Amino acid sequence: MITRTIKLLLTATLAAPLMALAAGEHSGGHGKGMADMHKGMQGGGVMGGHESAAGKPGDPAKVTRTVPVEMDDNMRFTPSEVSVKAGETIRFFVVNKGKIPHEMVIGSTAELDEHAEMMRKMPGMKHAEPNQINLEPGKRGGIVWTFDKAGSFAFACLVPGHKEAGMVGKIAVN
Ligand SMILES: [Cu+2]
Repeated sequence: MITRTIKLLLTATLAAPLMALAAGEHSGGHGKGMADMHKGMQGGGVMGGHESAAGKPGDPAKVTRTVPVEMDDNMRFTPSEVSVKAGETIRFFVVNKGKIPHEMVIGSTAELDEHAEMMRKMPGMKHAEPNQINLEPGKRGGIVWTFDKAGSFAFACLVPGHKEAGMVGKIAVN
């Protein structure tokens, strides 16, 4: 019973700041950003079965750390390198500072290459997976991801041409 109460409290505490931000930026009502945020936040558990070499969707109630990430039209992620400990559940709090859509997709280098190839073949394809967040200009959203294996992984923007232009980052899991 006590454990359950603590869990509920934690969930509320973690969710509140994100909700406040989401509410603050859409004066025109619930926009796409809110939907994106939900997509990212419900990464864990709900969908399941999204194993990746880089880990798995995280449980928002078990986030150990929040890492803010900015995306911009210079085709860069800031920061472009993130270091985590194996077992950590990270909430990437992503904001698109640009004037065009960008996305952040987490995976192994091989998975990202494969995914990028698919995006080239099917431009404009819309998808929502727990390892990614697609953001319109000015929007923000989250990815909750558990890195359960040590190794070198990556993140990239797979809008055609962006990764090639350098929109990639590294994740070192130790
Ligand atoms: Cu991009």
